[in-house]
Amino acid sequence: MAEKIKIWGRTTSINVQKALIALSECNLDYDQEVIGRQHGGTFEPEFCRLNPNGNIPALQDGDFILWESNAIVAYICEKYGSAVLCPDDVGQRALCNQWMIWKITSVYPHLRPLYMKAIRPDEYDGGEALLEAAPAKMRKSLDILEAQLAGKDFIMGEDFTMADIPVGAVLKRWYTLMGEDDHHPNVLAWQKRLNQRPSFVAHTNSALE
Ligand SMILES: N[C@@H](CCC(=O)N[C@@H](CS)C(=O)NCC(=O)O)C(=O)O
Repeated sequence: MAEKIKIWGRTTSINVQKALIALSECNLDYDQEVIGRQHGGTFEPEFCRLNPNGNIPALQDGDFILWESNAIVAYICEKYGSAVLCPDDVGQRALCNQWMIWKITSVYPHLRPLYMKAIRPDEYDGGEALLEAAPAKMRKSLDILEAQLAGKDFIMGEDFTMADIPVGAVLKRWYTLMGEDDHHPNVLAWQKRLNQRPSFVAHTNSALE
């Protein structure tokens, strides 16, 4: 029997959550080694041989090792998901990747200062200017997503795809932190749709830490 996929990382990490959502969307059984923060383990030599960055998540699928959460999401969805979750069409797949990268470049950097200041104030090292600018920058990114979601159930159209995983997980955190508002009704409706999916219910509801 083939070995189960293994994921390293605590479920409270947003980047681990993304990998776990992808595994759930593909109905895959997996083992999870809970490491990171209070659990330790990320700088153990055994783990650093898998991920020299010493951060989570990391994935092992047989002899294959992968780190960087969005690469892990894409790998799981492409290898084990449907042609809808990871579109067969090269252009559609590239658009999924565009939104997944956009989460890293244009959403998370603005959410992070707000998150750190609210949840881990002792660790916040970004300065006041970054913090003050963050809500407006987040709202600008939300405007872009609002326009994309007009007339659509999910980012790519009527179907849930891998593009919804990173963006959905990060915005779940935004709404948990900031509360719901009515500035971006399409985004909020989409977020509520995601929050009903078993994969999001299972992996995005842990307390913020
Ligand atoms: N770009 C990396 C970032 C990974 C990262 O920063 N992970 C955080 C958790 S979200 C981490 O390892 N933190 C240290 C810890 O939990 O001990 C990815 O997307 O996988």
